[in-house]
Amino acid sequence: MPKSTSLLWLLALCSVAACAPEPTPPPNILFIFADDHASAAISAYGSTVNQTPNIDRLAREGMVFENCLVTNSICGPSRATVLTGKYSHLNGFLDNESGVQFDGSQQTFPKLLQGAGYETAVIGKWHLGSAPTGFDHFKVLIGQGPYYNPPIGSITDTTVVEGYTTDVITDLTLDWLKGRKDPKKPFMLMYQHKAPHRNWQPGPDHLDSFEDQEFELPATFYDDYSNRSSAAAKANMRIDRNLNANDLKITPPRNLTPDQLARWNEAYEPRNEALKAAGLTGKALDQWKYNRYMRDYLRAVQSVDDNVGRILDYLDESGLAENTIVVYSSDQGWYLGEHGWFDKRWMYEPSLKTPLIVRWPGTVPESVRNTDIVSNLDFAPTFLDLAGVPIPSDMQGQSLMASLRSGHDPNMRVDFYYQYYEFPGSHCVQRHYGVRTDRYKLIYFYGIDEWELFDLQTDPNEINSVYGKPEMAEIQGALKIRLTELRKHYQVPEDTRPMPEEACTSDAEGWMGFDSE
Ligand code: SGN
Ligand code: CA
Repeated sequence: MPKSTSLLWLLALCSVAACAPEPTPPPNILFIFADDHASAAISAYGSTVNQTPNIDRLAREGMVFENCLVTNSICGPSRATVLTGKYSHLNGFLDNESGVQFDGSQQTFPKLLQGAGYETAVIGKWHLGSAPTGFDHFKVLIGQGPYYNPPIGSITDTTVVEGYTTDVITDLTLDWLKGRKDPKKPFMLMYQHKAPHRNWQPGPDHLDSFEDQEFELPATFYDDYSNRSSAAAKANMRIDRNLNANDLKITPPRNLTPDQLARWNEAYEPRNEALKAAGLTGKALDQWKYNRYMRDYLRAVQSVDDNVGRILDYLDESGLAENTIVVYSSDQGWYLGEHGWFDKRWMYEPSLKTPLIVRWPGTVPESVRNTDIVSNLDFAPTFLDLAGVPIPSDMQGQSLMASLRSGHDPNMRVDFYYQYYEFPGSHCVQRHYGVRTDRYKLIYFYGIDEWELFDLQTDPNEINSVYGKPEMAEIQGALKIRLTELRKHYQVPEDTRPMPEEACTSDAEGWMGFDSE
């Protein structure tokens, strides 16, 4: 057809309005959430212990946040903050252990997106007690959920699904993506893993991974916790003392099918026989425990990475990748033996920081490292903002849109408020709150009235508190004022709940289930 004719044909076919460029549809949101995934176990964050090629792909094609800090470094509270954009004292979910359930009648970002026309779903770990609200579809683990053959709760029932939980959650996620009710609607999907949470059970594909790799004890493994408050020395989360026979895979998981158990025993029985025969003690035994811990933890991580790859491949094949913002994060950070620890909870860097990687083709530039002080408090306002939904004024986070577009937002916060509440409780970590700037961190353990101050530039491992040193007086004073201001700004009440002095539960000593001498 000659050009002029084709133009006339086009004009004849459509009115001016119908030919106006289509408005860009709101982006889909895929929120990938791991549980207890340390940045130090992601190669895009410079891991020296493993490779995560699929998560790295998101980093290469998007932005890596190096300072994403959580409001309260523990599972349920982090999830409640993500959903509400509010600190724990306002969303009502202070800790995992006091039996409080998340109040699902409150405002959450999934509800607001649902109201704005998004199809919403959550699949995988939920761990907030009450049933999910604000979702068109949910399939969630019950409580923490097991690593194999998990019972999965939906609106109608609970069904046991055979398989390795990380794979099962991904299968259910792919099923949902492929069978969406109304593919014309944008979607917001929370795809949330249990892994690599304690007790780090590997999946069938990775039972032998890392077996030949040796892991050196971190520099602070034998931390004696001097030069700090009395809190760190009292915690029960040491790799050399507090891991039990299940953690160390001396005993197999209890709920495996005969086939799964056979494969498990094939991997672990010879290793455990060799351990018994070796009769290790002292540092050699500590090294053995550390290596078993690291290998199992990283095996659980590798399955997460493999499954992220399955999801990213599907986004590519289906054409969804282009208009889907993909976020990778974890409910908090984690210790890979720093200070001798596993677990989280502390305001110290490895548990305060959580991974955050965002890919959004055409909006977020590729391969950018972002050092803004951002937080899981910001996720809800960001998701609303990118969907064009107004951010309610009672949300306490900031939209990351400006930071995402350019790699730095000049209006981003310059200091951050943190508070942890779960004492007494697992691992015996005192309640504390504090403020962190790009260089300093002031922590107040308010149950024991003790302070810590760290200069992250000269003491990145946080082993020498300089609280009370005359040369720090000015900085310390300014940080205290700032802490008071932040508590006021975020409307933080005094924590008046009872706090028995020595009531914390002690985690396992005498770990082996057999005599190692
Ligand atoms: C369980 C774990 C603890 C862990 C908490 C909280 N013990 O109680 O080690 O700190 O969960 O984790 S276990 O022996 O049951 O694994 S959280 O991710 O849910 O906050
Ligand atoms: Ca967690």
